[in-house]
Amino acid sequence: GACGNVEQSPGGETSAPETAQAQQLNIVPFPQSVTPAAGELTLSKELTVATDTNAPDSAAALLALLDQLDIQYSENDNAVINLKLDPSLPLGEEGYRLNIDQNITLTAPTDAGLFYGIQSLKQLLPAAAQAEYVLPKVLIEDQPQYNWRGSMLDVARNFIGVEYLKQHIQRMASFKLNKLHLHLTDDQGWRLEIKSRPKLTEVGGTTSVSGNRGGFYTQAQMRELVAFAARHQIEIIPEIDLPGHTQAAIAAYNDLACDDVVDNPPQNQCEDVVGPARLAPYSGTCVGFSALCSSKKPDVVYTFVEDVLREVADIFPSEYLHIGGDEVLNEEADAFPDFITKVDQIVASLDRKLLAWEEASAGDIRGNSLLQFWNDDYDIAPALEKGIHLVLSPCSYTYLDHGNYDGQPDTYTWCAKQGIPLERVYSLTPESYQQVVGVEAPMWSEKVADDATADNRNWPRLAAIAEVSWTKQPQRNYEAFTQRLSALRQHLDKMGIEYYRAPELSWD
Ligand code: TNX
Repeated sequence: GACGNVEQSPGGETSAPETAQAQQLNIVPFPQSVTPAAGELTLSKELTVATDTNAPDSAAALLALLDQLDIQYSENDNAVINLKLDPSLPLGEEGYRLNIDQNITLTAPTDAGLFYGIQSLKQLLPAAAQAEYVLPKVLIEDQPQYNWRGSMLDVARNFIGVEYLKQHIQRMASFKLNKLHLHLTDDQGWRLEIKSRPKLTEVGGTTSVSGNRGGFYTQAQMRELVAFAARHQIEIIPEIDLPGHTQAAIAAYNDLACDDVVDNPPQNQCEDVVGPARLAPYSGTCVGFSALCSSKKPDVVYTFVEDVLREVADIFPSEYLHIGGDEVLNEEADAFPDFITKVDQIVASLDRKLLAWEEASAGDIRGNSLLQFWNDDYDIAPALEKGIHLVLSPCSYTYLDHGNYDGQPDTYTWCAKQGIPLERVYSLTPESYQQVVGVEAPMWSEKVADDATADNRNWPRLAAIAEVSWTKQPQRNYEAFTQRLSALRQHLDKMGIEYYRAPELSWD
């Protein structure tokens, strides 16, 4: 049939699944190995569970799932559903083994692995309560191909509230995505409270593109969000975009700009930011006009950067700090490489590794840095020679501010004239790049002014990003993916996702 995902048995002949259900396991991203067995397991609405006290996040996820399905449970050692840490399983940091037989045995080396096993189990069950639940007997052994499976939200151009971020984290987790990159600052807004520089949010927190949603997060809100995300096995990667994309900071602290900035000749690209506008809040959509004046005011600028990044590092425990580094197209362009080199040293002094957009390869950055590759034709080879690894965000596959279809209103087309349909996202082959840690899909928000639009741009395309970054190539098949994802519609509805109804998913 159309389901090409069931593994061949070692003998070479196709293993014969007993039921249609066993053949079509509607799991996204598809697991590495699926071995169907004969028969089914029926779960009643009252059962026993055994969780592992050393794995609290997966235990919480299981109990939430049972609650959602109206299943009563009691703890028992020899239970119907067993979760157990087993450090000896060779499944990496995020893998799991889910055996559905006379009962359900889920084992994994880590809490994260068990958590992902629960996500798979959840997709095998209906989204809403029923009288009983019938599962196919199957052995699933699974682990991701890449450990960077990311979504980026641009909360700077248009603010996105904490409630949406929490929903987004839950939705990401259900598709085993594990990095949430927050683009916290840009020309049109500064969204993170910085206690040593209060005007950043007093001034920069109020603005946005076209006067749409403004706002900012307090440090307390972000600390809580970091903990919430961690319970969903998601790391939040904060980005402070430097030295360009900084008009919101410059409008708050004019001293960060070069003293002669208002006298500089008009930027031929950004006619709406000339003269006094170069020190004022900005709500247009031009890029590349702003920069901190590191060439002439190193003391002011590096003290600012250090103060900001120290507070950021204190809030976000992530291994990497994203320092932006994209699109400095103004008079500070010559100072850019040296700026990046110095900021990497600041990041090192905070005991963190550097992550930046690909242009930061111009600086002398440490070999353990990551670069986010976004222009399909950027010459990244010199960075690779230094040992640097890549987060893949090639714009013609992953830029979710581009349309779901050709001509979709309120979308960009600069990187892909016909938009980026689901199939195009799915066709990204990370295996064809070198030194890759994974994939991330940015949703820039110049044209995304509300939650419903954010949902429409992110979903279902983030499900394709999840499968491209989790599932190995021989297991990936677009036709099978669309069938599995189609079948998960109620699960997306249950999460309240206002997804784009991609025609190939028959969700009309
Ligand atoms: C390029 S990609 C940008 C963003 C814009 C985006 C719009 C990158 C590093 N910079 O500033 O929002 O295009 O698609």
